[in-house]
Amino acid sequence: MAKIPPSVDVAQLIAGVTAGDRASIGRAITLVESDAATHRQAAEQLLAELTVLGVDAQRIGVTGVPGVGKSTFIEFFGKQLTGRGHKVAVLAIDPSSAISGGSILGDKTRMVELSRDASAFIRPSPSAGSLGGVARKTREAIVVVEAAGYDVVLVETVGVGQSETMVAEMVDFFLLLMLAGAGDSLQGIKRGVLELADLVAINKADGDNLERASRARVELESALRYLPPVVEGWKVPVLTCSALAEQGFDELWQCIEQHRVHTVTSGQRAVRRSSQQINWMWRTVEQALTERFRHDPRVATQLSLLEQTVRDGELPATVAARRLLAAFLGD
Ligand SMILES: Nc1nc2c(ncn2[C@@H]2O[C@H](COP(=O)(O)OP(=O)(O)O)[C@@H](O)[C@H]2O)c(=O)[nH]1
Ligand SMILES: [Mg+2]
Repeated sequence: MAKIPPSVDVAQLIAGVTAGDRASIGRAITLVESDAATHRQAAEQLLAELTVLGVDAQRIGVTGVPGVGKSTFIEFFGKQLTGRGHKVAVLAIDPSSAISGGSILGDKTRMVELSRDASAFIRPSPSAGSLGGVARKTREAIVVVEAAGYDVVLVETVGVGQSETMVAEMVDFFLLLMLAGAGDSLQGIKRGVLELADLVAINKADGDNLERASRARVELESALRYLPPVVEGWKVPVLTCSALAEQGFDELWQCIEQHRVHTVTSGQRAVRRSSQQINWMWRTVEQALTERFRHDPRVATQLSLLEQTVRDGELPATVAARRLLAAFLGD
């Protein structure tokens, strides 16, 4: 990761980002992701100025269980899009770092072609210590890449925990990749995730798998009929695709474009984005308050003892919470 000096020349960084300079984009993302108090002012100024400079990008979340083929899909899809003149940014979250705090190499090496593409920018975010493997500052990174002119932003998330909900809160389009499982095509995917999807694609529809994938598609299509629509007037399509066989991507992109036109003309996209902004505001407030709370000396002195008594079952969690709040608020 690029090192950020305590005093940052924000104007120079903005000039670099908007000129599309990769090193500047990398540094800008590192800065807005930084938690260091010395960076806060520069980071906020940078974000504020970059926000108004960004292109109106299509933000697409890609999810699915580990191994479903997300990274391979993004590599292939990304290449298709740059081939059509798009500039593609990928904000990838490597599951290995969520679980072990380990390296980010896995995904980077797999997107080897896309990372060599002059029209693509790949940023694997360290997800350790964040909720369900989504980097906490992905929204901030989106602002930076849009200011750099990337008009398609792909956010890859691991198919576990609450990460999907968080990613769905920051994109215009949520794509769920699934596999045609033995018998049960809904295996491994929680219903809640299915309810967030704007499109479901049965991946690895190739070779021996092709027929099973087509069957799974039909099954799923009828299952989805009973779910309430996420977007009014949008029936969630189920497609099949394969990066290996290079199939299904035209249809998929057409769907994404149709969704864009539908949500822009119906006003739903603007509504979705503004409620996402409010959501971002509250998440930021919550994070800052929690941080303050944890580090407050009146709280800190009691915290470990209270945690222990709750852990041992000697004190109800709610009572402990009340005591900590009382200490913090001076009640
Ligand atoms: N048959 C087939 N295998 C694929 C396809 N896409 C990915 N794979 C394989 O599935 C495995 C997991 O892929 P990866 O992209 O790392 O999945 P991720 O964990 O969801 O990011 C790898 O071994 C890929 O080679 C595909 O379209 N067809
Ligand atoms: Mg991956």
